[in-house]
Amino acid sequence: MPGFFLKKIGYALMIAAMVASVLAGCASKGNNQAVMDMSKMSMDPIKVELTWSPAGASANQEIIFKAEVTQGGDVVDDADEVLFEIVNDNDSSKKLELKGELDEEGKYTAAGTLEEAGMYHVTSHVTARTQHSMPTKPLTVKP
Ligand SMILES: [Cu+2]
Repeated sequence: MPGFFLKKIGYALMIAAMVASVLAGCASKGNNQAVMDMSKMSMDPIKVELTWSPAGASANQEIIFKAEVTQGGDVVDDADEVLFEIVNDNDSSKKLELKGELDEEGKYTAAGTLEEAGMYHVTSHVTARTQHSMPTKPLTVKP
């Protein structure tokens, strides 16, 4: 039936639009993978635990940013992309973009150094299991 066929197309377009809007909401410039792997489709939302060390960072000190990604309590070690974005609160041109790499513990980490003291916001953009999560936390860098 043509009506059924059109419904299917409408549904596919709706999903495509949803994926596009999720990707557009992200500042990431990497190769966004919009291909959907149905075997990894799950209704459970991905959870991203964003941390860094040392917690009280100073200027010109190396900071290790970490994102622990889980879904339904299980570690997600096949994320398509993890990107840490650290932006100065007063001057958004002062920013770092770091690609997270998977470590032995199943966490995504990246090392970076901020040259100037001040208030920053750290966002971890995580694309995994057809979902996107981007928690943000404030970071104060001491002189
Ligand atoms: Cu994002």
